[in-house]
Amino acid sequence: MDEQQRSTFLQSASRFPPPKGIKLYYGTAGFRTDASILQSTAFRIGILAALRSLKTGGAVIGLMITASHNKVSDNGVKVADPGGEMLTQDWEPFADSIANAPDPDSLIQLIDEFAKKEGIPLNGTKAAAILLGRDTRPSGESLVEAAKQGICSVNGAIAIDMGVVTTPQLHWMVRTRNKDLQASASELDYFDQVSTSFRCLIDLIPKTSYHGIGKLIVDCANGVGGEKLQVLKEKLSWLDVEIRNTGKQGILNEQVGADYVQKDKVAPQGFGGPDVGIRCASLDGDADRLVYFTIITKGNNQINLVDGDKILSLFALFIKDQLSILTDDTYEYQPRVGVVQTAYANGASTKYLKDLGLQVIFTPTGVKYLHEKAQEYDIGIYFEANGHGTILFSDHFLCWLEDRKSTEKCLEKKNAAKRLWAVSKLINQAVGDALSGLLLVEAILQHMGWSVDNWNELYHDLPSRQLKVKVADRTAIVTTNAETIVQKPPGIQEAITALTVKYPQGRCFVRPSGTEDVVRVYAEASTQEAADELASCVAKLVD
Ligand code: 16G
Ligand code: ZN
Repeated sequence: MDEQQRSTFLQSASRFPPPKGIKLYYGTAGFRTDASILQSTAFRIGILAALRSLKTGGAVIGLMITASHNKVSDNGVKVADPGGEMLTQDWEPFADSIANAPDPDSLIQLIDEFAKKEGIPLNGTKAAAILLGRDTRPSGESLVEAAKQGICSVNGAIAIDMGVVTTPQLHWMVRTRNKDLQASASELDYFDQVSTSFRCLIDLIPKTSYHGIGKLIVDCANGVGGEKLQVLKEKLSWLDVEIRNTGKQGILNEQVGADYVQKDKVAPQGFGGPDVGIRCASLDGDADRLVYFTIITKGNNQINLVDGDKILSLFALFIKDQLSILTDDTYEYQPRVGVVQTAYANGASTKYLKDLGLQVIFTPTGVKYLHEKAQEYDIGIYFEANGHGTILFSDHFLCWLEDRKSTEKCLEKKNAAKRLWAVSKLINQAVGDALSGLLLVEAILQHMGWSVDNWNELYHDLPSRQLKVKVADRTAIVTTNAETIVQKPPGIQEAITALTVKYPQGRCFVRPSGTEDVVRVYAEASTQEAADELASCVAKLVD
C-alpha cells in the first residue's frame, strides 16, 4: 500500500481503539456483543467490506448492523457477499484477526499482508461500493457512522447508506444490484417485487377453490419488521392483517418475537384471550425469522407452535405439487429438488418430507451452511426450526421455467409454471426473509383453502426438549456429521447413544452454541416426559 493510503488508515484507525481485554469473533452470524464495545469492530469490518468489494471486481457488498433477536443493548456487524449470501467463510479468520488487532499499526500490517495475498489493489484505481443497513437499535446510527469511516478510508470505496431496513432487505438489495444489474435496487423496488409477485400468486388461485382464510395477526418483536409490514399492508390493502408489537411502546425482543415464541413456546406480549384460535405470526428483531402460532385457550399463554419445519413442509408440498403438474416421470428434464435441515428439525418433519419423496440433507446449524447446500439443487429449500429459511432456484431451472411459462399450451401447466415463477420472485433468494416468507405462507394457505389448523395437521411434532449447559470451555466439545455425533472428548458419544436407545423414538445430540457461551442439548422421544428425562441425563454428561 502506498504512503497516502497508509496515513489515511493510521489517522482513521486511531479514532477507533478496540476494547481492551476482550476477544471478538465473527461467529455464526457475524460479530454480536454489547453495542458499547463494537465501534472499532464496525470501523474495521467497514474496511473488510471495501476490500471484499475490490476483490470481487467492484461488486456491491452489504454491511448490516443488527443483533437480530438479542436484547436491545447488544448489536452486531455482518457482511453480505455479492449474491446476497453470508460472507465467504474463507474470510472469517481475517475478520477475526483485524477485529482483534491491538493498535493501528498492527491493523495496517494485517490489511497489507492480506491485500497482497489476495491480490487486492489498494491504489485507488478500482472502485468499491458498500450498502449499509441497520435495524432499529438506538446504537445502530453511530455504528453505521463508524463503518462508513472504515469504508471511506479505503481508496476508491464508497458507502451507500440504506438507513433502517430489515436484514433480508439489505441482502436482497445487494443481490439484486449485482445479479440483475439493477444498479439502483432500492427498498421501493423490494416492496414492488414482493407485493406484485404475491398478488400474482393470489390471482392464480382457481376461483372454484378460493376460500377466505380470515385474519392474520403479526407480532413484529418491537423491531424493524413493523414499519416495513405496514408498507406492504398499504400496498395490499385487501390483505386482512393486524400488526402488533411495532416498537412504539414495547422493548425490542423483550418477551416478543419469533425467537421467544419458538424457544419458550408461549404467546408474545400483547396477545391474549381474544386472539384464541386466530392465525398469528411472529417475526424476530431484524425480520429474518418467522414462526406461526395459535393461542390454545383463554387465560393462559399456551400456544400451538407452527415452526420453521412446518413452514418448510408447506413450501415443499406446494412446490412439489406445482412441479408434478408441470412434469411427469417420463418428462426429459427432472428438476432436482433438495430439502435442507439441521439436527434441530423435528424428526416428524423429516419423516413427512421423506414420505413426500423428497431428498432431505442435513448441515450444521447456521444459515451459511444451509444456504450453501441448498445452492446445489435446481430448487433448494432450507429452513431451521427457529424459522429462518428460504427457497433457492438455479439459473438453469429459471430459464427452463421462463420458457415453459411462455410456450406451454395447456392452461393448467402454464399456470403451474407461472406460480413457480411468482414464488421465485416473492421469496428472498439472498437469505431467509420473514416478510416475504409470511406472504408466501399466506398465498399457499389461500391456494389450499387451509386454516392454520389444517396446516398444523400435516404431521405431529415429536415431543422435544432443549437445555443449555454452562461449561468451563465449550470448545472442548467437537462434533461431526452435521453436529449429530460428538467426536471429542472421547467416550461422550458412546454414553449419549447408550442413553438414547433406552427411549422409543429417542434422538439426542449436544453442540457448543455459536452465539452464547453454553453447550446446547437437544432430545426428542415419543413422550414429553421421556424427552425431558433424556435431555437432563445427557446434560449431566456434559456438565
Ligand atoms: C444464528 C444463526 C442461526 C442459528 C443460530 C444458532 C444466521 C443468520 N443466524 O442466529 O441460523 O440457528 O445462530 O445459535 O446464521 P446457537 O449456535 O447459539 O445455537
Ligand atoms: Zn434475525
